[in-house]
Amino acid sequence: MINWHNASFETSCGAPSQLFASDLPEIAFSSKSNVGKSSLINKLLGRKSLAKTGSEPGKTRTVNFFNIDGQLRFVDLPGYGYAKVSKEIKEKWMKLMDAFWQSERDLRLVLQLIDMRNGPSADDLMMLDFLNYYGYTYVVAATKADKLSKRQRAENKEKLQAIKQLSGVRIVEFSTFEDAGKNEIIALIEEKVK
Ligand SMILES: Nc1nc2c(ncn2[C@@H]2O[C@H](COP(=O)(O)OP(=O)(O)OP(=O)(O)O)[C@@H](O)[C@H]2O)c(=O)[nH]1
Ligand SMILES: [Mg+2]
Repeated sequence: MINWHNASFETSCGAPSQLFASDLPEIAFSSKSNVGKSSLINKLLGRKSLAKTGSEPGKTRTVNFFNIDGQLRFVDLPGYGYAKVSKEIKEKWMKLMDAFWQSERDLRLVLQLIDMRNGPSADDLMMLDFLNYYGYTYVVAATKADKLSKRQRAENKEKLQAIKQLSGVRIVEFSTFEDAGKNEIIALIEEKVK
């Protein structure tokens, strides 16, 4: 049994050399900037601001590790596709992300977030191609579901599921204001970490 209340921030890595070997099962959170990775982590852990969130894209700028009950780690990644930073900073983030994905890790599941209102961006499609190509186990959390009507939710979920890259991939509707998606994701993680 995982005690989900026993979670703490462990460390931030801002450069590839700071990434340490993964000695616990990991769950990584990936998406474009501002789609809700840090908010999803807080929601899963029942915490207000363990992971720092922001109304502006580009809030998370380092790879942040959270230890959960000594049994697994959540990895909060910086968002991609954020235009408003300098070329140097973008390159620095790219190198950091490459180093993360290339390092040998006990990565059990990737939570790939997509804004449910807009569907996948070109960057999202590239990310999905990457996950598929390298055979990562991932599920999609379709976030900000609260901003859509029930009907739009059903329609947008169907559209997402119809995308070639997402054929057969599990899509979970998620909102920080609801518990349904949270419980589904917790169950998926428990299954993978077991
Ligand atoms: N309405 C609504 N807003 C959300 C939801 N999830 C996140 N947000 C808001 O979206 C904004 C971005 O959330 P973050 O969790 O910081 O997003 P992020 O993906 O970590 O962003 P970066 O760190 O920049 O990559 C914040 O203003 C959140 O409050 C949701 O489910 N519903
Ligand atoms: Mg963040």
